[in-house]
Amino acid sequence: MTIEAPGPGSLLVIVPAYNEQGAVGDVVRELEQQVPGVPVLVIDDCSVDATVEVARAAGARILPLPHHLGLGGAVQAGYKLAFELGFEYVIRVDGDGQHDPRDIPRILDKLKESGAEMVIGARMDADRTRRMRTLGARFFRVVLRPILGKTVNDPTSGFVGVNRRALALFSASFPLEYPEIEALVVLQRRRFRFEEVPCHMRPRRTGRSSINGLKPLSYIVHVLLGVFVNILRYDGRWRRRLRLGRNSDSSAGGGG
Ligand SMILES: Nc1nc2c(ncn2[C@@H]2O[C@H](COP(=O)(O)OP(=O)(O)O)[C@@H](O)[C@H]2O)c(=O)[nH]1
Ligand SMILES: [Mg+2]
Repeated sequence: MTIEAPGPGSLLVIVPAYNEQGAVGDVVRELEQQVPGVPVLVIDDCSVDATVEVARAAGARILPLPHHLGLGGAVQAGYKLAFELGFEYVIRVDGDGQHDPRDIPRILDKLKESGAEMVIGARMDADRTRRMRTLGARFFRVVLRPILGKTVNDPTSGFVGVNRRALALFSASFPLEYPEIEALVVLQRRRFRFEEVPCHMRPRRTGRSSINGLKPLSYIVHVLLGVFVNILRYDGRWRRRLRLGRNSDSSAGGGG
């Protein structure tokens, strides 16, 4: 796989994909049409269908994972590679055709003009078709409000742009399974900022969402646990730092 050395303001589009042979080809071709010249990296998570062949034939570069890592691991692998190659911005686009690449320039502009570490392409209310999903998003909006200190309209969106500061952070630490909401908490704990840009989401082209059946419930429990573990981890670290600070103050005082 070769990707040209990126220049200033460079953007990489990453597409995590797991068994998306029915949609990923059109996704890659549409990206090439709408944001010509922007390299597209499909991260294949050991698909058992023809995802890799279809994506490659459409013109994407492929990062084939040697083991199935799940969505968070695949996105982190993409972030890490982008960071090491020197890209300044990365926008994640799903491999199922739900994200409209015509929204990419607005997400990129917002990253540049706001300086926020993350910009979320947020689903408009009119696009919400699945009830469980809408309820889940509403639930997390309420839970996240006091944690993030501001409302996030679409915390489960995978249409996400990040800058290099976020790439540095996420290359080192990124949630494994359902990463979107936890990633927001990780950002917030570092006092990084996020913004949202309203985007229209389309229905998935083929196949089925990985969050189906009873999975929305396990998603909620799983993500809630992840959110609180992240809070405890960072708050614990701060408390330790404060304690250490106080101890060294008192030992300095004791010596004087
Ligand atoms: N790498 C990787 N990608 C996945 C996995 N599950 C889903 N995806 C990809 O993540 C994106 C979003 O998945 P999707 O099932 O559409 O989730 P939804 O849009 O939140 O319902 C798509 O591009 C999928 O191909 C996985 O286990 N590994
Ligand atoms: Mg989807």
